Amino acid sequence: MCSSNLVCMDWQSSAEGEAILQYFYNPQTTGRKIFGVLEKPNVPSSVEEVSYKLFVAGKAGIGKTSTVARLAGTKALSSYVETSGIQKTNIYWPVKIWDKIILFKLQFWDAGDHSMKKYSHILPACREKADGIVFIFSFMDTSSFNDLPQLMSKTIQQPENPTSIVIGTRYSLTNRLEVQSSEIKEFEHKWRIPVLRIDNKWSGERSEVQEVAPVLNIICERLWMRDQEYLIKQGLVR
Ligand SMILES: Nc1nc2c(ncn2[C@@H]2O[C@H](COP(=O)(O)OP(=O)(O)OP(=O)(O)O)[C@@H](O)[C@H]2O)c(=O)[nH]1
Ligand SMILES: [Mg+2]
Repeated sequence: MCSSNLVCMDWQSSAEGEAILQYFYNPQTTGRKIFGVLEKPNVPSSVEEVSYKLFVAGKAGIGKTSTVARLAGTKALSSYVETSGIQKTNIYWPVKIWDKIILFKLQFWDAGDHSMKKYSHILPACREKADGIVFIFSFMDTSSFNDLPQLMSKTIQQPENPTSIVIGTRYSLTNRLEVQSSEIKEFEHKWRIPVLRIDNKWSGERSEVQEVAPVLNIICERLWMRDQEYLIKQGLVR
């Protein structure tokens, strides 16, 4: 079931995964629960928790806020509202790595692009100690895809060496996309970064969890791998 991946990709739809996911729903609404700063899912205490900071980068109106809302299981506004300043969202996600269930706390830092250009303190605050950077482009906007390498080199800072995650919004199996799959393959090969696909149109069904599970699992896997590489470099694990 777990194929060659480090993170078990189908685990959330297994009986054990479904049972753990119950802690993530709001019984009143049957949708996913939003966790405030002092809250967390009531999972068994034996489940280890790890925490990461992720900075969401991409041009104005490309779908950064909608993507975070979709991953959190909340309903984003369908009309465009520019994000003012920095919006932080905690997403808890349970993952199975080998034989262990790990609770990932993903802290997304999403800043409106116009605010970022206007106030110089926003970019350094978002980048500081970020474990990962989520680059957003749109499948319906070629320039947003072509600009990715420039955005990546401008945003990624050493020595923190955050892991890079790329997500394309407005993905659809039925509509004609502006960014072709051959271009995606070439990008993935050149940069060795998987390109994740998302459609932020709200399904509103309980199945939304299974729809976003592959994206969240890959984000967690990349963060976990970055930690492992760091530990190996420090000689802490072999
Ligand atoms: N159809 C469709 N619309 C989307 C998708 N993602 C985002 N949108 C729409 O695109 C518009 C802009 O999305 P936002 O998420 O607010 O954009 P943003 O990147 O946060 O923009 P700033 O905060 O200004 O930097 C909204 O009207 C969304 O509903 C998608 O996957 N499919
Ligand atoms: Mg926004």
